[in-house]
Amino acid sequence: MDMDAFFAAVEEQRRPELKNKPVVIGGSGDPTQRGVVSTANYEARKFGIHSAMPLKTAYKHCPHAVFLPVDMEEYSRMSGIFKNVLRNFSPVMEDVGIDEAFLDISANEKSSEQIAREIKERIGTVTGLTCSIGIANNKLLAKIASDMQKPNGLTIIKEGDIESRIWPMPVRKLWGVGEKTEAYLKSISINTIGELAAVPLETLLEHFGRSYGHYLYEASRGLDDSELVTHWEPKSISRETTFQHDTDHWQTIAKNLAGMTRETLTELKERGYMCKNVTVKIRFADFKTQTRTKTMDELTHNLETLRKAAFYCLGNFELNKKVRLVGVRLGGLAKMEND
Ligand code: TTP
Ligand code: MG
Repeated sequence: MDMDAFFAAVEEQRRPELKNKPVVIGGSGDPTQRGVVSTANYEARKFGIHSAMPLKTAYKHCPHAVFLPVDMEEYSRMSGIFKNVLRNFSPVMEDVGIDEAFLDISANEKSSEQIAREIKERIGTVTGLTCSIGIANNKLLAKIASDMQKPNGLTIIKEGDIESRIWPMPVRKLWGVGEKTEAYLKSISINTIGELAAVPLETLLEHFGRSYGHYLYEASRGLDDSELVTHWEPKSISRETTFQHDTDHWQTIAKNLAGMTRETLTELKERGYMCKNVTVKIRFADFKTQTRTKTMDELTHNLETLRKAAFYCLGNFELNKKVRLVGVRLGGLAKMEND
């Protein structure tokens, strides 16, 4: 499952006046400033605008587009919401990125197509957003399928479809085939996945080495036995708050920081970890963002120690501008010993 024009769709959803207009999300939202396009809605894509393009170039392509800043907090919040929807359909989920996940629904009795329809409907109800779903018997093909009928697509790839639907695609559509591999394959007249599938294994091993050579051989046949990665060790535990109104009121900032420190600690303990360092992040009204870190002498999960560390960090900021956001992160996590 992959959300459609995700950042732009979230913005359109909360600002109905953007409907049917080209919308570009990137940087601070000012196309005269440096920065790149994070994403553009489908309307703006008609003008040739795409992710990673400099904002200035995007502006040249379509000066009348609406340019908006990246509001990562809101997109992460939405991401959490639709991922909860997915988990309700199956607990076996691989969280791939902010707008993308694999779901293993093989244990579910309903047909895959029926489940996909229900997921789309449920995500639509709780977020107001559309997504595209690909169904196949492995991750490689499901990912390709999810991209085949965007936006709001639902595509099923069966074993018998590989020759007719996958082989005509450019090699670049295969996960793991980047610019370099594509350029090399082109130089030996291989452009499509089908042409790649016709290359003898020995040739691939010779050119790409054992591991990648085997991968290309299998992938070009639609074969992939990789498992869903369902569990990540957390690298850090964090919370952040964006104030309703930018503030320079120390007590407000301090109170939020104390509250979030308590929350992160609760999560830390629930997950059975201790931490080695605390980082406080401040984003000022002008979006300039700074962090301060305090490393403790030893691993801890003591509230007083963490609170002191967080306030030590806070004291190291020069709070001479209004503050937009404050965040706290517990890092250097280690599993607690069972005694
Ligand atoms: P994508 O799923 O690649 O793109 P998308 O959801 O905007 O559009 P599509 O309908 O084609 O799936 O990426 C998800 C989000 O990640 C996207 O909305 C913005 C962000 N992103 C970046 O910030 N920079 C990038 O270069 C890309 C590709 C995405
Ligand atoms: Mg997407």
